[in-house]
Amino acid sequence: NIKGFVFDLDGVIADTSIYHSKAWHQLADELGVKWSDQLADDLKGVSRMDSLELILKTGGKQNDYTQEQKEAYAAKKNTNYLDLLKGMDATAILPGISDFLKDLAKHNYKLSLASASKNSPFVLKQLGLADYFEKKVDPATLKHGKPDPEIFAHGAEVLDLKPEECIGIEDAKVGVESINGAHETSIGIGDPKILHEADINFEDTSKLTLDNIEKAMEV
Ligand code: B16
Ligand code: MG
Repeated sequence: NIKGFVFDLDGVIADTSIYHSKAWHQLADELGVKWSDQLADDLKGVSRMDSLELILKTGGKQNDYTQEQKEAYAAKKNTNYLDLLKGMDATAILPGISDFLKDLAKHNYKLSLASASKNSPFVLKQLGLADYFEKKVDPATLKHGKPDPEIFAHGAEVLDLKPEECIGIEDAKVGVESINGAHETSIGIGDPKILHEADINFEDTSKLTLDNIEKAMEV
């Protein structure tokens, strides 16, 4: 019996994953690390410092910088990212998400946010969706990032629900793994080849409706 939904932010609620990618791509160019679609996918849902480490590792440069230099690069990426977000408003909400959230609220489902992003309060405010997500996991409190189940487990806890009573929604492979590890029902948004571990898959957010979820859960 599903009572709550635990949402990822970037790539599920809003189109911000393209801006994360753009900002990392810029930094990878500066560091002389070859950018690829694979790398872009692998970075989805991964925390800021872990993302930088993954980029450096991809270029075989993981030992070339001090912790201080790494923090400066991560801060630079974030400044670029926030620049790209300037002027972002409700038009950045992905198709169908506004109606889906309204429908969930109408049916008294509890909602929480399980985003790895430290910018999520700012992003939700810009989108005008902060009121839906009073309950959220603070990524600064986490010991482990996605794919560890911790973030989605907390997403159920902040709602006072059991994991089995929650559906988690993700666009990242590591995010789907986190939901599954937390023993919630997983919905993957995006390429089913990449998100094949999800219990339910929708190619994009416009398919994300209570009707479609109910249909998918009956089979
Ligand atoms: P920040 P999500 C994740 O958010 C993004 O997918 C990922 O690209 C980003 O590096 C991470 O948040 C950290 O974000 O640098 O803003 O703290 O998909 O978990 O909502
Ligand atoms: Mg995401």
